[in-house]
Amino acid sequence: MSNIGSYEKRKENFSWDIAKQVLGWKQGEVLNIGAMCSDRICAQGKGDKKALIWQGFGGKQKTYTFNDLRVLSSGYAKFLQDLGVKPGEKVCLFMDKIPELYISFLGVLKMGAVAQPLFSAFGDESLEVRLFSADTKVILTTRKHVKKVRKIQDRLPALEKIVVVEGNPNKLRDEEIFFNVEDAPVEDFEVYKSETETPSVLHYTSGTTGQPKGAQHVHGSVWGQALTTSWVLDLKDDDIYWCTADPGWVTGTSYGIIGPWSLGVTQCVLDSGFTSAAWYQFIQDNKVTVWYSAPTAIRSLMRDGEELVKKYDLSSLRHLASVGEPLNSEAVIWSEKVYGLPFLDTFWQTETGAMMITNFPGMKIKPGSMGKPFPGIEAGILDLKTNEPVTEPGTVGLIAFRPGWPSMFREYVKKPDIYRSKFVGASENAMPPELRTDKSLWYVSGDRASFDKDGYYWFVGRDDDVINTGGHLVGPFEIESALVEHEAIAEAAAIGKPDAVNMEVVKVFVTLNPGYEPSDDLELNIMNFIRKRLSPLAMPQEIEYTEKLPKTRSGKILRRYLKALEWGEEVGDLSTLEDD
Ligand code: 6R9
Repeated sequence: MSNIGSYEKRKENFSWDIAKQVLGWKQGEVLNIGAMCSDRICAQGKGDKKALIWQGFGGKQKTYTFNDLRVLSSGYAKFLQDLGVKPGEKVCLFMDKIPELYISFLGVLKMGAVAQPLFSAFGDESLEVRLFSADTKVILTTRKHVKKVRKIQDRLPALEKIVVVEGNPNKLRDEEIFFNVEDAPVEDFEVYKSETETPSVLHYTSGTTGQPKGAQHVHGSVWGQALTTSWVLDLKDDDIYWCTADPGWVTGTSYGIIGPWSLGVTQCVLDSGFTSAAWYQFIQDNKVTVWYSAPTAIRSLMRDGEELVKKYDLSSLRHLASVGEPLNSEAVIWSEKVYGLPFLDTFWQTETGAMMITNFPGMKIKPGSMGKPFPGIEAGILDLKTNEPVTEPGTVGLIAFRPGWPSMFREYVKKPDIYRSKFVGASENAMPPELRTDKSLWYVSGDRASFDKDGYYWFVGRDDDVINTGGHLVGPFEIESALVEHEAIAEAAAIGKPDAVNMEVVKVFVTLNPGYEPSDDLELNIMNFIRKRLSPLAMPQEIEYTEKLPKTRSGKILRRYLKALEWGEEVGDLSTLEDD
């Protein structure tokens, strides 16, 4: 189903069941995302349609039909079953954006296990924290990345199998299994009969305190993902869609796998480093029609200018959307000027599983605004002091949503108290099922915004210390914990520092242990230490040495103070800052 009318009309007649109509879903069919993205599309007669057009480094290309997705994902499903993986167990996918990643994702879901995609750029420490927290049973990785798994496997008691699915099978260790799915397609696989509440995908996201939290999603999320894909990304049967996100990030699964494929739409993946020229070439070569990207990429494209755009034929493009960070009005105006199309902003989170505040075709666009709550989503702005919903347009408060949308996360793995704390109005002992359905509660996002008199939402900033660098959330705690493991460092604080392209980059303040002096070598050494342990994104772009870090009375580092100084903002009365 395509555009059915105005925002108001859609809101008026809204029911999540419309997603079922959009998918042609009939009562009694198995609700399994893996099968819905492959077997079901083939059953609709689209087996020979292209599902994935993939391009890697050096222009290497591969194409897969929906039938290929079906038999190859079943190949992974059967292999995992034979390996002894049980429904509900976690299978980590740790690879570059190669076809194996997308296809094994469907395979894991088809046999009822939980898919846990992680960025291949993660270093061993980032990987360890997430695998340990999830009790991950099996990791699917590649020859290129297996080394990082080797480093930490002894510290992961739940990890039973390490499977290498791509690369040279030689020189693997005895306990490592090599599996090439191309040699083992499966025609008939009995798909696991998952239901709405069956766990599906596990994504880790960073907070201010503590290690990253695992946000657990369920198969029933597909209604939200499919409907937003249809209405907001406006995907239609003959589109060629490109989502630039890595499936290690929720955008790369909700809208880089589940949304488009559940609708049987062809999508492209480019697995090579970013250059504006390479991106334009990719759009031209594949005649991309719908493009979903992020502000950091858009700013990089802007920096490379309009002349470059003119060298390519981008006339296939008909719709552009963005997520991950504030999309400044300049970027919207620029894209309209050079591509003839504005990027439409969408706001959502790992926890929400699907878009929450959106701009979509047929709606009036206000450049710089995130748009309006998607039909079926009840959003509000909560007063910063009282937590009551504000009524006055322009009042800045916390973005909040009434629980109950289909793709909402169901828990933070092993962290029920933190999960509960995300719901304003929840009683002390409230459990996840009621938190999910109780319409008197508000789920609070951790972001600040206001709405205007027309109901459009305007982003203000995060309400916590999480660093958003290039659309990726990095937890200051993770960086600080890793920094103090460095022999030279006594104490550390990490904050986001303004950056023209990435919005923020990591800056750290450190105090040194006796016997160490600041030097260029030390600086490089600390940067590399973090890059290798955590990821290139978490690597500090600036290190400031200090004698002492500002602290609260209870001894917690006052990141907000450091951040205010860095951003040239009012530091405020320090005595009023809470000991949080
Ligand atoms: C999908 C995703 C969520 C956080 C979110 C907010 C920021 C996302 C935004 C935006 C301004 C937008 N964010 N979309 N900020 N305008 N359109 O990004 O998930 O990685 O969990 O990040 O990203 O701060 O709370 P996730």
